[in-house]
Amino acid sequence: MKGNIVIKIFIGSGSDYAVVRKAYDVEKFFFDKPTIDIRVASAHRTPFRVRDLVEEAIADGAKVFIACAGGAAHLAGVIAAHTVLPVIGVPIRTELSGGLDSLLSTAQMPSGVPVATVAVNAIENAVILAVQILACSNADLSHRLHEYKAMLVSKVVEADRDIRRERV
Ligand code: RP5
Repeated sequence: MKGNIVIKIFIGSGSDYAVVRKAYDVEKFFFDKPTIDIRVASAHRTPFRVRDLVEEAIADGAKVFIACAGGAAHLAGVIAAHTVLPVIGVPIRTELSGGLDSLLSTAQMPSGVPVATVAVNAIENAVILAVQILACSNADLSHRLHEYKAMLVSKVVEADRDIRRERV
């Protein structure tokens, strides 16, 4: 896939896909064409594949990376080591600690090599943050973000109305 793919997502294992596939739902809200591509590449099992796919993605026009991994979650950090594009990290929940291990190993980057880390399993927020980055230079996306926020407001107002209705 080339051309429209500006958000490149990497997952450390096929086992992460069940969580990360929700990225496509967010994609539909903001984009009319496929804009997100998900690839499997492990920082530990396939380090050279990670580097090669990052270079390929940049050459194909990617603007933001999202990296999702669990446990010793070094994928986002390794990607950040290979690019000056923004990298968003999604720590994947683990049995050991609910994902605290993933959260710390994604977020605790050395000075000079940041990874913008979202909450455990928060792929939706990662995509929204990527859209916010892209919207800095895209008025249409900025407009859609305002629509998205308005939808969040409607949902809260609706929920408030529903629970108050139930009381009477
Ligand atoms: C990480 O280890 C992956 O991102 C995944 O979250 C976790 C477990 O991977 P598998 O053992 O299921 O392949 O590298």
